[in-house]
Amino acid sequence: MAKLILEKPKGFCDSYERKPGDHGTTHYCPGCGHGNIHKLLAEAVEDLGIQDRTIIISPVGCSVFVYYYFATGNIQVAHGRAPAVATALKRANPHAIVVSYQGDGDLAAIGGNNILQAANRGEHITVIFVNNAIYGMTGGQLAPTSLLGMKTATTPYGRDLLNEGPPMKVVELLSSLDGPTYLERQAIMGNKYIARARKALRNALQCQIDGKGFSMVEILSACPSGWKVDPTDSYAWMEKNMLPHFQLGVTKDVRAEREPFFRTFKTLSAAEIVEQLDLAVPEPKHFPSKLQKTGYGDPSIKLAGFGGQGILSAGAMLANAGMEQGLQTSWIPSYGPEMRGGTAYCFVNLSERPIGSPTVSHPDVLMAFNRPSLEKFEPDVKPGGLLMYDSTIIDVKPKRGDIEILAVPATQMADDLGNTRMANTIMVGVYVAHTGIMSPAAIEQTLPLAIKRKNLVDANKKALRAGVDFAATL
Ligand SMILES: Cc1ncc(C[n+]2csc(CCOP(=O)(O)OP(=O)(O)O)c2C)c(N)n1
Ligand code: SF4
Ligand SMILES: [Mg+2]
Repeated sequence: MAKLILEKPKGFCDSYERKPGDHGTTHYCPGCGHGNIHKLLAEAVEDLGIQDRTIIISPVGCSVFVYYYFATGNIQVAHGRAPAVATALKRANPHAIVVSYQGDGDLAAIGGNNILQAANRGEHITVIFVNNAIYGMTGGQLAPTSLLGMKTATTPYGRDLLNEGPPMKVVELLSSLDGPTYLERQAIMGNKYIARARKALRNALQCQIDGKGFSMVEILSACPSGWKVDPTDSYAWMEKNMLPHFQLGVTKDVRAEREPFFRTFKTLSAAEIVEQLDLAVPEPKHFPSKLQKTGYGDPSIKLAGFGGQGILSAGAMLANAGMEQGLQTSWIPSYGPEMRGGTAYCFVNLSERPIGSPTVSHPDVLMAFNRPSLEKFEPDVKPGGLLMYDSTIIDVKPKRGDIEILAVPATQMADDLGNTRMANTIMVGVYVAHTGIMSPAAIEQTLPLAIKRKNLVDANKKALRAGVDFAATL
């Protein structure tokens, strides 16, 4: 008996909360085939009972927002790289049902080699290849599957056999490989065709569920906007232009011949990973620093202030000197805002061990050169850490009671030396001398690397010494 379905398939979210604005509709153009294909996938996910273990990979293309809609695992990847990511996901999670959802630009152009290699390896993934014969998202450029004579943004006189070659037949191409198990092409072009596409999609997913290997369904799909065709005419356009070139049907099906294979997976402990990857490193020698007493022998430092205060240079002074002393170092500047005179900051790590991440969200040491930086980043300093601030410029006092606080009148001291812009070097001098983290001589020696104007190097050496002298008074 016919079943009347009035509800959204469970594979979809009830409401598309991840989508900004209207949570009830998709972002696709009227007549776009992606919506229908999503529906077929959501229904299959529900009916096959795989919702809890399905991961859908959204590509770059109009379906980049697949994750707005599906109540499954989702991941968005770089252009064309879905088969590589799908491979990793499936191998690391053999129980997962991994679906790589890709357009023709994504799969057949920039990702051409990715799909070829994944299919050739016979990865146990399912690919939904949405062939609308055009780059929909970027405004209708030629895709590898665009048709001969087809006018696109990049072939205004039509695709020419001699210039662009014939449209690529992807399922036929992959069928020549030994790796794939199930390959079929269908179309979204009215109920009769949709029913066939529905079946093909389920076969492809079942192939993965059964552990039979690589499956892919190429689905011919309408892009009325890219084709500049009225949505109501798009099925007729497909029938006339696409079907003669892209024959529908199964191009390869060796499911019956393939033995089921389910990869086993061993979870390694942290110690086993270190051993297997040969990551073991000697215990760090601690710096002879005051910070060491608080347990921060390998400081992560955040320097923050206005653009123009030499924040990035101060960070570079520490990083250059750290390298000179044979330490592992990292320095990451924030380029954008300081150009506009906004807040500038940079992160520096100094360590005797390899540095895992160069970013610093909770610094051991904060050097705040203006009030907004102090107010914004003071709460982030690790308990027991160090906060240094320019007390000439900052007219409020830090509030934390669980960190060491140094008020340094750096700008006043720099003014006294005749150049207000040397407050950064003074602060660095105070820091290295106060903590003993590294020798001020190392900073002095490497100053020419951080100070771009050579005529200012000597003046900055004086500023460094002023900072060192100030530290001695603390
Ligand atoms: C590395 C990179 N190159 C190029 C682009 C620009 N770009 C975005 S989508 C797209 C093509 C999408 O076409 P298709 O895969 O056919 O998807 P459709 O929009 O047609 O569904 C391109 C070239 C990009 N985002 N990233
Ligand atoms: S541009 Fe084409 S593929 Fe993209 S949403 Fe619109 S109709 Fe769909
Ligand atoms: Mg496309």
